[in-house]
Amino acid sequence: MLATRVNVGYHHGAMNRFFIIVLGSFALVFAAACGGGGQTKPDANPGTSKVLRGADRYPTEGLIVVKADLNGDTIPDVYSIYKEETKGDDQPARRLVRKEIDVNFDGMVDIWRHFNEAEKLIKEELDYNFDGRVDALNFFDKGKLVRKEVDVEFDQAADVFKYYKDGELIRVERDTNNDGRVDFWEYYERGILDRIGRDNNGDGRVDTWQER
Ligand SMILES: [Ca+2]
Ligand SMILES: [Ca+2]
Ligand SMILES: [Ca+2]
Ligand SMILES: [Ca+2]
Repeated sequence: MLATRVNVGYHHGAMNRFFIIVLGSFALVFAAACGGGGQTKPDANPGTSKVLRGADRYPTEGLIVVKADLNGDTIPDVYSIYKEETKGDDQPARRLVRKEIDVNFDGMVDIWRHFNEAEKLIKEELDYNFDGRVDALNFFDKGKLVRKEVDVEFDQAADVFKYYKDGELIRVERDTNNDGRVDFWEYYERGILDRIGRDNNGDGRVDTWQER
């Protein structure tokens, strides 16, 4: 089935830059994941027709879905989901509630971005290995990144937690032995690694500190 191609007036240069940035950050996480022993699942049925999963992870009933095809293969890659609202006697206005992006053009969405009532980004869900399951969450406050949760070996349990203040990394926590409890801490001062804490006996508390 061919999807309708909709021109939403994207500036191609800007959009290309956006995709380069997104793909670049994907590549970094892949490198980190592979270093940690993670494996990327191969496509189960390469070449067979795929189920197109666009705006169907979240309900779109009563919402307006605008589709855009960025690579010209007639399959949408960006879904912008709007809510139509009327305030007072004003004409109804569209408010962006979600953006869904297919980064690798396989017809399946890999990034879900959620926006608040002021159309500010509040949460991002990312599928790094393109298997349809979310592997990382980014949380934002007033448009700034405050926390990242990443499942580096794709077992559906987050193992790396990154905390940010004013957009700067201040702390990293890791569950290195996969028991669901943080056992490794990195503290940063002005963006530079200051000290590392390790839990050696599994009680969730730091036993040894290493100054940098
Ligand atoms: Ca496309
Ligand atoms: Ca995809
Ligand atoms: Ca995934
Ligand atoms: Ca994990």
